[in-house]
Amino acid sequence: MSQRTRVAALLSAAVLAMSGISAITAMSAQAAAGCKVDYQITNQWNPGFGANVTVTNLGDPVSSWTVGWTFPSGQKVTQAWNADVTQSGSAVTARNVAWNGAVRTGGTASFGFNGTWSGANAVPTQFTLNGVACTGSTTGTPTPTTSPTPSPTPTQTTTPPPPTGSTPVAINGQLRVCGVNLCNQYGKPIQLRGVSTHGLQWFAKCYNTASLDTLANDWKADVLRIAMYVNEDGYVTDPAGFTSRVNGLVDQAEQRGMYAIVDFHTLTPGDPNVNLENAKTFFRNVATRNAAKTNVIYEIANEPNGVSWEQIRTYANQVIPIIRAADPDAVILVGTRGWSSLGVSNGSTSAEIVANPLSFSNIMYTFHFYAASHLDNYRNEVRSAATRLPLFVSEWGTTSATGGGTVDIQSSTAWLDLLDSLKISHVNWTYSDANESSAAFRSGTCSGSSYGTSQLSQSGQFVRSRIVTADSFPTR
Ligand code: IDC
Repeated sequence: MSQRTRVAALLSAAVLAMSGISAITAMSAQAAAGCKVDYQITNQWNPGFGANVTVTNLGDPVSSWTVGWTFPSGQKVTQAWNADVTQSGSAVTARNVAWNGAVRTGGTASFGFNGTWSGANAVPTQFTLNGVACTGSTTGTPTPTTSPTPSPTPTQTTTPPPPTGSTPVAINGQLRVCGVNLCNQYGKPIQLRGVSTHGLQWFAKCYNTASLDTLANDWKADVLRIAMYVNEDGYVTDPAGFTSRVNGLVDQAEQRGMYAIVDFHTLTPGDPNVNLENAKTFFRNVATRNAAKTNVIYEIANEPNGVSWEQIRTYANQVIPIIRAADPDAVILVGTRGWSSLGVSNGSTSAEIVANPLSFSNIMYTFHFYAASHLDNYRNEVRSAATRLPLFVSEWGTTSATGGGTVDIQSSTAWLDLLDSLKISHVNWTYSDANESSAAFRSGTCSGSSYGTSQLSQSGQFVRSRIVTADSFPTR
């Protein structure tokens, strides 16, 4: 069953449970007469691994689930998705998240995690579902004993059919986070390369049929980030109008087979909690309207600054459930401390996130850089954080952090080489004709009708050259 179908099945079970008293009484968190487990190692590195667990409910329907197991000594969960996982000694407990608790008889609960290991190579034993031992068969692959380079293997029991189109969305379908990677509908790690709009309040005229056709067909971009400023004369001045502009661009991206990042572009003030209610309203509307699409990625806060990771968590813990309730399977991007620098620009590091990650599945943490301002110490932070956290570069510029100044080709090249080698997606600021060196087009371009290469700025030429090359989107 594909992730999408599985979610649909779980959701319909939940709807059934809500639709009648007899269904409600049939559902209980306690009843579970048995289960069987499929445990697959999907990814290996030194000294870690990724695993997917699928538990089939052989008992009565349940409305929530807790899966327990015992690890061989030396194994430890570091991060999980589609379940909240805790560990005490060798005893591990995985609980459903808000949207995947209901499992019918014969239905499955699936989740995944990353772990570390030291020597022990056995499949975990003594699985339980809601406290009842899984006496059905346990299948799976053992934890690695060697230290190979990451080499993901298929994890889905039913593979989606081969793609029928050739656009990024036609090939990759609904994306999901797997381990530290962004994976496509075939469970394969992929990298998206694309661009960001400038502020919609200032540069709306740059996003039209000609410019978006150029982006999809000539640049061969995979993703368009829709930067909807919250303040700075943005959303707060006209919530309905900006929501509708964002939706329009989601459709434009979809029609061209590109992913769309819905960016709630907080900048000033730096504390996203100031706009919590606006964020909830905006995302409730956008996620509800676009729930059936496979091309939408949500970015809940552009660049928190002057706030602690704990304050960002507080915000994320309130906004993510709103999106999940409307669009359960979409990938969500979370801004990090210090203008999405993983904390570095506010004197911290990614260690605070690793130590205290969000407990949601299917999320990635954002990292932003400006090549002339952010050099080796930032690259080193990304290199080390990338082994632990799913990262997405949802904004980067070739220039200084002001968006202007010298275009630093050398540092930009070092950055993109690093991101390409790590399969980290990247999105350039900006696909616009703003009168600043980070803009891809010469000033005045958007007043005309041609977005051809002769209109490109120095930055635009470089960025296009790094996006236009063939994608690697594995389907088998
Ligand atoms: C900049 C624009 C500039 C605009 C300014 C508004 O390039 O034209 O006047 O915002 O405050 C970011 C932000 C992004 C910034 C960009 C460049 O996400 O909004 O855009 N930048 O300064 N973070 C780091 C750099």
